[in-house]
Amino acid sequence: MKIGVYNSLVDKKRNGKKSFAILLDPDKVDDGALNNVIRLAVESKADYIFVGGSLVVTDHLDGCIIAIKKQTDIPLLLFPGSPSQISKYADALLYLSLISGRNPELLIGQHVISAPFVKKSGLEIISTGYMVVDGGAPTTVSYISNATPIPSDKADIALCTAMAGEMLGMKLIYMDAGSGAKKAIHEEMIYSVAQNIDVPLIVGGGIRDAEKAYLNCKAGADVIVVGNAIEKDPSLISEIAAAIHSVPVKV
Ligand code: 1GP
Repeated sequence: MKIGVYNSLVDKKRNGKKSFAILLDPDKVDDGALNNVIRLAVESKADYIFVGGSLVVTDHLDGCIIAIKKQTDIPLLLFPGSPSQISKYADALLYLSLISGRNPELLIGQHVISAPFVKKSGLEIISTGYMVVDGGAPTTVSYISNATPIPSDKADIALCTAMAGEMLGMKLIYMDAGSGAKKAIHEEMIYSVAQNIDVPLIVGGGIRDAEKAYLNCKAGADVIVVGNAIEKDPSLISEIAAAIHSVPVKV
């Protein structure tokens, strides 16, 4: 099994370096927009590209990934909303289990059905404890997952969920307020989780500016994911990347 992308995440965490992941939804980017985002991602030294979404309704996934890979070798991770969103052209797969919910299909059911197909893909598989946190209004992920998000002011639930995920063997924890969330996850919750786990912590959902990205990193996020805000204004890429990369390295 390949381990290159995961090793890079662990190395960066060990060295206190924060990372920026740009989320691209294959349904929402045309070729022109994609080329522009990738150019800006390369210029601003974005660390990762995530591709996927809770509801991908077109069949652009392979084409979108091939187009990205032609332009950059920034590691590309699949962030799938369903087992159908698998592409062998990616570098790795965030193999998500929705540990904040109690929907057995998203905890293990869909994984069982798709396991042979996922294994055959040859992708680096990164088991990821996926935690949806209330972002102030229903998001696509909260609706589609048919699972109650963690209340935004219940840091103790979030930290116990993340600890359980890590002890069950998840190699990453991803806290997500959902794409386009009204409210991003509060730093207090990020801090509580980060203090209690050793695996890298990804945070996303509703992050719209460089300041929020910086504060989330200071609170303990290792990777910040931004999708919606960049779709609306790709010029944010360079500011957000600069803010994340300016977080002082802890010694
Ligand atoms: C959503 O964490 C991602 O799953 C990113 O959210 O699109 O709101 O940036 P945004």
